[in-house]
Parts: sequence; C-alpha cells; structure tokens
Amino acid sequence: MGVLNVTPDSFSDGGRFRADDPASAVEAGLALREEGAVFVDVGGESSRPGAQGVSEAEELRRVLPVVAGLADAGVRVSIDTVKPAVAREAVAAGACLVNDIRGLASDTLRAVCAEAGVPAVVMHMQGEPPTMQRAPRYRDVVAEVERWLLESADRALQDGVPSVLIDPGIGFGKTVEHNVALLAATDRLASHGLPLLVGASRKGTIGRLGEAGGVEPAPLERLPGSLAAHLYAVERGAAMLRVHDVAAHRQALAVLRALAEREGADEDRTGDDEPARDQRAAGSGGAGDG
Ligand code: HH2
Repeated sequence: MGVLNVTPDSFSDGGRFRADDPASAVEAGLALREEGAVFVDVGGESSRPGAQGVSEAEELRRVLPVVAGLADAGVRVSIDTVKPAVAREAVAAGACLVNDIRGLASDTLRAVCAEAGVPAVVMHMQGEPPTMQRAPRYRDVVAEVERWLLESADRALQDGVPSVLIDPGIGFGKTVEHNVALLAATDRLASHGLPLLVGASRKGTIGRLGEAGGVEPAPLERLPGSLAAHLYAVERGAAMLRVHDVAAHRQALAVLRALAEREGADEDRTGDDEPARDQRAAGSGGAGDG
C-alpha cells in the first residue's frame, strides 16, 4: 500500500501536494502503482503526534478529486479517514478500501462500509493524535492491542463489513519499546486468520532506533530502518505494508521472495533425498557396513 497524503502537515511528506492541484497528486498516485503498489492510500488529514484535525469540508476538498482521478484510471484506492462522510463520498468516487486509524469504533463508519460492501482496515490507537504520545501506557502492550484488534474486527464483521485487515498502529499512542514489542509479535498478531497490515514507514521509532552519534535520521532518511522493520514483518506473516517508498520496498521484497523460494526448493530437494538415502543405507546393510 503506497501512501499519498494530500495535506500541508503530514510528518514526512506534508505540503508535497496541494488541494488546489489534484492533478499532481493523481500523477504521484499513478507513479506509486507503476512502482508496484497494489493500493494507493489517499489521506487528507494528518494523524502525526500533535496534529489538529481538519473539517469535513476541507478533507473532502483535498481527497475527493484525487480519489476520483485515481479510481477512474483503474487504481485501487484506499481512503485514509476517520470521518464517515468522507469515507462515504470517497467510496462513491471509487475508493474500494476504508482505512480507519480509529479501528471502526464509529457505528456510522461501520454502517458506511457495510452498506457499500467495502472492506476496511481496523487500526489500533491509544488516545487521539493531539495528545497520544504524551504518556502512552500499557500493562502488556501485545496482549492489549491484540485483544482490542480482535474485538474491533469482530464487531465490524458482525455489523456487515465484508472483510477487515488488522493493524497494530505503529506510533499511535506507543513508545519505542511498545512499537518494538508489537513488531516483534508480528507472528502472533498474524495468527488469527485476519490479514495483518503493518505501517512503520519513516516513523519516529525508526528514527529513534537508527540514531547514530546522538543524531536521529530525519523522516526522509529512514528508508533503511523502515525496510528492516517491514521485511521482518513480512517474514513473520504480515500481509500488507503501508509505505511511502514503494519502489524500494518492491525491490527488497523481490529479493526476499527469491531467497525464500530457493530455500523452499532446497528443503523440498533435501526432503526427497532423505528416503533415497535411507533406502541406500538399508540396501547396503546399514551405516556401519562399509
Ligand atoms: N500511519 C499513518 C497514517 N495512517 N493507517 C494505517 N492503517 N496504519 C498506519 O500505520 C498509519 C495509517 C501515519 O503516517 P502518514 O500518513 O505518513 O503521516 P500523517 O498521518 O502525518 O499524514
């Protein structure tokens, strides 16, 4: 999933596209597809720590022409919003996935997805963007996030949302230690029969972990760390990654896949060889024969 923010204030790419020039954003979305994105996630409201919300009218003004332009060009568009009206309009304009950082806690948003027959991403967040990073606290972050995701997914499915992906919400009301614990628990989070989405791209935790000589890499310099986190997650069962740098991720995933396939083929060959070796050993009278 490629990220396309039409906002002045997103943490890593704010101001890249303006609402009064949707054609540039559409062009960038088409480029993300060319680079290998299966979904382009269009957002019109930043959720970075400390962000203040925008009005429904402003968010619609930012995202609708971009969603429509991309959908008309055959791109699978995901709408990154917490507002039911924005989701409804975006789906009417062609979006085919709703990405909600509040995990479909809103009855109205669940109803929008159910009525339109559109799947959704259920993401975990503790608190709200303006204050969520002040003092995030958990007794057992993995168990709490896991339970919350499963309950939220269940409620959405029972209310008629056709299918859901779950997402631990890296950076949303979490310290570096919380984020590391969640990434390290990818296999557990991916073990519930619900596709797992992971989005660590350029986030603060990558910067904190990548600190060198007392200096944290700036958001645009966090690709190596983002790749490490994401490849780790894919290796352990993540089904989708939400990333800014699609081409780099595609390349890294292609290499990972080639290696995994080769490892699988080697294991198959070794597996086939075992009986033959056993038979040879048995036919020759056993290992101590010669
Ligand atoms: N992260 C961001 C926004 N939306 N959605 C999901 N499902 N998972 C995430 O991890 C996630 C998300 C934050 O990243 P970005 O969109 O680049 O920044 P901003 O919120 O500042 O626009």
